[in-house]
Amino acid sequence: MYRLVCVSCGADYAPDAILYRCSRCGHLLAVDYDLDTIAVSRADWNARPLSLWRYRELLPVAGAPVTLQEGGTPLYHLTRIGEDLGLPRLYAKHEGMNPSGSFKDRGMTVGVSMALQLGMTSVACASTGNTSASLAAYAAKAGIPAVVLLPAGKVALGKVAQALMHGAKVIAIRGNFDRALEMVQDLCESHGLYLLNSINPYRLEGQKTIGFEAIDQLGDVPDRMVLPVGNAGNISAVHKGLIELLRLGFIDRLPMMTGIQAAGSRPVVDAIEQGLAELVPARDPETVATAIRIGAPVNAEKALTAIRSTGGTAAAVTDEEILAMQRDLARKEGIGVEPASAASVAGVKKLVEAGVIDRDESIVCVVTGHLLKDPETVIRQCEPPIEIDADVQSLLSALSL
Ligand code: AN7
Repeated sequence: MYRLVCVSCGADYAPDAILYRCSRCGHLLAVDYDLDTIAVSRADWNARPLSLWRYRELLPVAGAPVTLQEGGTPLYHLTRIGEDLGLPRLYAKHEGMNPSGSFKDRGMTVGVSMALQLGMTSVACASTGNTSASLAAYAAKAGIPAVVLLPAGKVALGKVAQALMHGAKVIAIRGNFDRALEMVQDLCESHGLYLLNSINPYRLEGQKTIGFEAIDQLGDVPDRMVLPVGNAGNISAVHKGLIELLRLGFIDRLPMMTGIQAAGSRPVVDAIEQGLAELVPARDPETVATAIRIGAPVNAEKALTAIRSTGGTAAAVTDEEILAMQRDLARKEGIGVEPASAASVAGVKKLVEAGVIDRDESIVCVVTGHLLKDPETVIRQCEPPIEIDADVQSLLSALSL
């Protein structure tokens, strides 16, 4: 049993309403469960395989979902980076290990399932890349058409490849993500496509399970959860889910929710640092981490609450810091992530060095997307392969042996 509730004025709507904002005040909506009717225990959950669908009582999907077997991603102990930083309890939840290579699959299995449940026959999104790749894959699985709007020239190669290969109608606009999002909202309203950006409250329901899994894997509530922030949906989703666990009595405290942005695209960090009630959009966001090149995060309202109410914080990291941590994760831990994902761990480094993070904290960083999403940024940082003649002598001299 659930309803859609406005996070600002509290107006509520039936779950079958096709709504992305409160029709009374225009603020964001959230799925609100009648937790008294949820008859499940942690033991019930623990008896099921680790997967997003372990938590189905706290998801809005009624029938068989459109699934590609998402969730159940690894939680890695970052031993070497942890040692460098003096953080013995530093972990990374590798969301790049989802079917399409990013956490967006958690949102899309629920979002596309809800599209069918609500009788919608086509889906759409704007995207910095991963959302489009994921939506394309889940729409393919569901057998319905998808339209995706991308900022032309600003989406990593692997993501465009996925969206195209899975058969979405891919439109590149000569403008940035924020403009693409405005355009797709107009399109969905005027032509009845189902909007699956993170303004869609059902999509965030899937994403909240990152926090559930992290707690189950760690066996405890981490002191801090650190997420890269673009449109600010994921940090909001994880926070919302954890509040539900708290209300159900499954956990007894919340982690400090901590958001990391790129220095060239940091409206949430500015709002936190300056104590602003409302966010001031960044006009021309720019960063090597194109996934989070977003100036007007649509979920800012929820994210600011998540950060402030848990005693968390926000920080910005430079492109150099992001890329250095991408290399460290790859070379010291064997974990391949795209630049936006490395931002979360780079942010931890910055915050521990600034004395904001205590060294005895247990910290789960969400690393959101796979290294192969953005091969061009990887290749640019690495020496090219050493090409040699096909003989052993050349091989030995190339290896200085
Ligand atoms: C790897 O695909 O916004 O703060 O359109 O791909 O929930 O937006 C991607 C976002 C972090 C930020 N890491 O998450 C899109 C898109 C990766 C991402 C984020 C994104 P939100």
